[in-house]
Amino acid sequence: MNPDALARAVKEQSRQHGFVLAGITTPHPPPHFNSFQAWLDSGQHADMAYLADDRSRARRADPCLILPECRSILVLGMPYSNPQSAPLSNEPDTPRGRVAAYAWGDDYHLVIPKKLQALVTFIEEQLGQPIPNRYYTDTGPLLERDLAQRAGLGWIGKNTCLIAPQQGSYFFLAEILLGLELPPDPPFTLDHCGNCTRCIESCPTGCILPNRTMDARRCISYLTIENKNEIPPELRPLLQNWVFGCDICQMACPWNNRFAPLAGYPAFAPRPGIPNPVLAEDMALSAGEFNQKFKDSPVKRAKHRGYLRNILSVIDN
Ligand code: B12
Ligand code: SF4
Ligand code: SF4
Repeated sequence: MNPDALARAVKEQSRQHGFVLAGITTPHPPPHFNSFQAWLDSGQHADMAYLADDRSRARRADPCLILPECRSILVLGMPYSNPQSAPLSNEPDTPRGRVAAYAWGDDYHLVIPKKLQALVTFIEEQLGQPIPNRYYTDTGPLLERDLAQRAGLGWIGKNTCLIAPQQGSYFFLAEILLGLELPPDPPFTLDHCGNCTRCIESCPTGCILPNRTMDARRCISYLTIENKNEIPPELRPLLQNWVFGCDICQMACPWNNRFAPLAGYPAFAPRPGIPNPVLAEDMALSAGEFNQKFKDSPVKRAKHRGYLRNILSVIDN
C-alpha cells in the first residue's frame, strides 16, 4: 500500500474507533517549544514538577528522543460530553458542586490507549511487518496542542485550548509516534479567535494570559486536580461550585456554543451522580465509598483527601 493510501486508510480506521479528528505531522521540534520553556522558567507550572525536569523538556523539544526511528506522528481527537448537556440542577435546599465534563465518564487514560494499540495493529497488518511506535494521551512528554495544530486539527485559542472548527474544544488529544513515513497534513494556520476575549473575561481567577498561556497557579482546574496542598484562602471564594476541574473558559467560547456536539464518545457519557454531585452526600463518603463511586473515573486523581478539600472550599463559598 502506498503512503497516501495508507494515511487515508488509517484516518478512516481511526473514525471507526471513535476519533473525530485525525491528522499527521512530522517529528520536527514543535513550533512553540520556546513559549513552553518561558512558561516553566516563570514558575507558572506551579507544583507540576514532572513538566520541568530536563528529560521532559528535552523530549518535548525533540520527539525523536522518545522514538529515534520516528518519521511521522498521527495526532487524534476523541470527544467527551459537552458540559451544557447536564445543566446544574438548582433545587435551593440541595447545594451541588460541579465536575468538569471531561471527568463525567470512564477515565480516558484507560479508554484511549486500547484504541491507539488497535490502530498500530491495523497499520502493521496493512504493511505485514512490525512498525516501531509509541503512543500517548495526556501523560507523554509531548506538546500535544502544538503537534495537533501542526497536524491540521485546529488552532490554539486564547483560552489555550486546541479548538477544531466543526467540533469546538471538548475533546482529548492522543498521538502515535510511528517509525514510518506518512504524508504530513498542512498545519492549521488560521486563528479564529479574532477580537473575541470571552474566555479571558469569564475566567474567575484571571489566570489566562495574553500570550496563549495561563498561570496554572491560579487555575481552578489545577487547584482542584493537580494541587496536592491547601487551596490558597484568597482563591477559595473564586472556585464558585467547581469541585473537580473547571469548564468556564470553554463554556464561554462561541465555537463550543455553536459547534460542539452534546454527546461525546459513549465511554465518556455522564455516570449518575458525577456531573452535579450533592455536596452533603459526597462530603460524607468514606475513603472506600469514594474509591467505589469514582472507580475508573478521572476524579480519582484528586484522591479522597483532595476531593473533600475541594468540597469544603465550595461549601465555604
Ligand atoms: C499541564 C496541563 C494542564 C495544566 C496547565 C494547562 C495549560 N493551559 O497550560 C492544568 C492543570 C491547568 C490543565 C487544565 C486543563 N486541561 Co490540561 N493538560 C496539561 C498537559 C499535561 C500539559 C500542557 C502544557 O504543556 N502546558 C504548558 C503550556 C505552555 O503549553 P500548552 O498548553 O500546550 O499551550 C501551548 C500554547 O500556549 C502555545 N503557544 C504559546 N505561545 C503561543 C502563541 C500563539 C500565537 C499560539 C497560536 C500558540 C502559542 O504553545 C504552548 C505549547 O504547545 C496537557 C497534555 C500535554 N502533554 O500536552 C493537558 C491538556 C492540555 N489538558 C487538557 C484538558 C482537557 C484540560 C482541561 C479542559 C480539564 C478541565 N476541564 O479542567 C483544563 C483546561 C484549562 C485550559 N484553559 O487550558 C487536554 C486539552 C485538549 C484540548 N482540546 O486542548 C490536554 C491536551 C490533555 C489531552 N491529551 O487531552 N491542564
Ligand atoms: S479552567 Fe477555569 S480557572 Fe482555569 S483558565 Fe479556564 S476559566 Fe480560568
Ligand atoms: S472564547 Fe473567544 S478568544 Fe477565547 S478561545 Fe474562544 S474564540 Fe478564542
